[in-house]
Amino acid sequence: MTSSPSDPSARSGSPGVAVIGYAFMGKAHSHAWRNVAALRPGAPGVRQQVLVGRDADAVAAAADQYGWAESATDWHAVLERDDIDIVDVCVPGHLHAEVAIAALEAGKHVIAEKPLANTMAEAEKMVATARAARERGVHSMVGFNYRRVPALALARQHIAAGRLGQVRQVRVSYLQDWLADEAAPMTWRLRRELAGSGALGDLASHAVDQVRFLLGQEVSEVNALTHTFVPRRAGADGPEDVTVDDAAWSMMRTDGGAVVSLEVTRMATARKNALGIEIYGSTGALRFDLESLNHLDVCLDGADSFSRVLATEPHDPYIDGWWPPGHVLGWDATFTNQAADFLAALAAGQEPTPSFEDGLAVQRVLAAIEVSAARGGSCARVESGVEHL
Ligand code: SOE
Repeated sequence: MTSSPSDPSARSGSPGVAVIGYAFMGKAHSHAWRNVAALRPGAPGVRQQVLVGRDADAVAAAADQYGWAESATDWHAVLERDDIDIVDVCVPGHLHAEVAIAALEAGKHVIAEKPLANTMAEAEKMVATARAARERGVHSMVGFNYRRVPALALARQHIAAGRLGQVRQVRVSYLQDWLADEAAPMTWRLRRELAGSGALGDLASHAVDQVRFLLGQEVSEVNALTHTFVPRRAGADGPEDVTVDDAAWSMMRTDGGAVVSLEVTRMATARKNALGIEIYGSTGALRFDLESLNHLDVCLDGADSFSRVLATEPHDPYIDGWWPPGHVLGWDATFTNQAADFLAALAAGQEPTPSFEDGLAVQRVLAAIEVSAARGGSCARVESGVEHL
């Protein structure tokens, strides 16, 4: 059954939101919906209508804590409600396709957390559904929230303006250590049937999206390696096999002639949430570290070394609506900015970015990395095109 979008202006004017999932991402997205109207000039408020989860008592407590009007345990029933205009998918990856496709077909606008899906087949079906829904004015976005870091949006402006010249080399890493202790127990993120992959889908998805976002180029071929350092971990009923990668490495070429080195891991003792990006062009360079997300190191305009910029000026991307210069933003602000951009696109009747097609493009690079790794690191080409979907 496919429906046209429920029209929020037919009611109070504020779109009604449902978030499916109430763990880490459900909490981060709830925080964003609760604050978006205060932190983006002109952003419509939303009706924080319903938080959905399997455990009735736990999701009711979370709904109360996160500011939701109600909680529910049946996401299918939520899709039938005409007071819900937006469905925000914050569940583990194996459920992304089922929930997002059903929501789009029910006429709900959708945000899906990254990575778009656990498999290429799921991602392609999500894109096909999103393209059909778009024809009915129903829009979707994949939640690569780091596009909404002011310093990274500023980096993209510098590159697009040609201030680095020809981008030659990119070094992107995403280093965490929450699995470095081999006594850390099993979690859904370590089971392929639930997570799709390990650090690859969880962290390399962000890294690859940043390469596409910052350079405006596509990754065309990869040479890669993946590794699982701790193959078994304590589960609820005894030791279990870890069926995903702990870390991944890739050398990648882009269709714009750049060469990228990518490294992601959840085993890098002492590194907490270190998305690091270095971009070297013929006339300039940029450097960023998510653990200092308000700063951007720039070497531009003939300089021969980096200087540190605090990207919190009124003219910097996303700062309007937040705080005066120097009153730095936190990691959570990326989700608030993401929600604001999503609402602004809906209000303008435009497709939000990054689209499900962007999510599929990332998925294709991850798939090529897995193919190359399975071949001992030999080169794997990255698929392209969506017309056939
Ligand atoms: C865990 O690795 C995680 O929560 C990722 O899933 C998020 O996408 C990242 O932003 C922070 O770390």
